[in-house]
Amino acid sequence: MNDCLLDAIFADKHDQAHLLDSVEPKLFGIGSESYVTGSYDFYFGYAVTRKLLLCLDTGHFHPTEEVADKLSSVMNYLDRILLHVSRGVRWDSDHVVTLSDELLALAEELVRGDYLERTHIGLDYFDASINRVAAWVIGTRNLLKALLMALLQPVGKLRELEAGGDLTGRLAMLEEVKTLPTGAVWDHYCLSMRVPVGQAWLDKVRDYERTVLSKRD
Ligand SMILES: [Mn+2]
Repeated sequence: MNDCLLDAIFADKHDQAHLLDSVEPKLFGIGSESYVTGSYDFYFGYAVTRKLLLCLDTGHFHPTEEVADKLSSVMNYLDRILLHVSRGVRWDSDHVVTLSDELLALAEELVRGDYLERTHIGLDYFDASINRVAAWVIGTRNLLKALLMALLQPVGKLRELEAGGDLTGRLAMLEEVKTLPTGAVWDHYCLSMRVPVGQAWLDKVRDYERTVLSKRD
């Protein structure tokens, strides 16, 4: 690819200790929106050839296409990736992250593939129908919960069962882990981080809303 304007944009090199450049694709179809800068196919190739980070936005794909499914492939060709974790709503994106099967699958892939050290995670939502601070807290806590749930799973044992061909045992264990007492570990984690346990954080947000936000124009 010659004379690409993107190359001019990325011509200035920055210290990677302070800035990591990434490119973020979006579902593309001719006429899909007034303007889609780059498709997944385009930016994947661009990121690999220019040694940039590929940013995968969980709200930028077809509703049946999940970012979790892509990690084990793209990580073969990219040193690092950026995830923009948001919640897609049909063709819209950037809603507050909920603790969904999709989010858990993403966390599980990061843990099981040992990709955490090579992954940067960004959260950003602009759902204007709810309190902004609460949106931030809910989404952030949900991502942390998903990572905790994935980290608590007996990955080594699952791998052992799979390598030994015991797929029955693997399925049995995968189902058992779904009802392990993750909540108690989460509460302990919040306590150890000196942040509110359970929904106690909401009182603080409401207080902030009442004493600070309400005074703004
Ligand atoms: Mn994004």
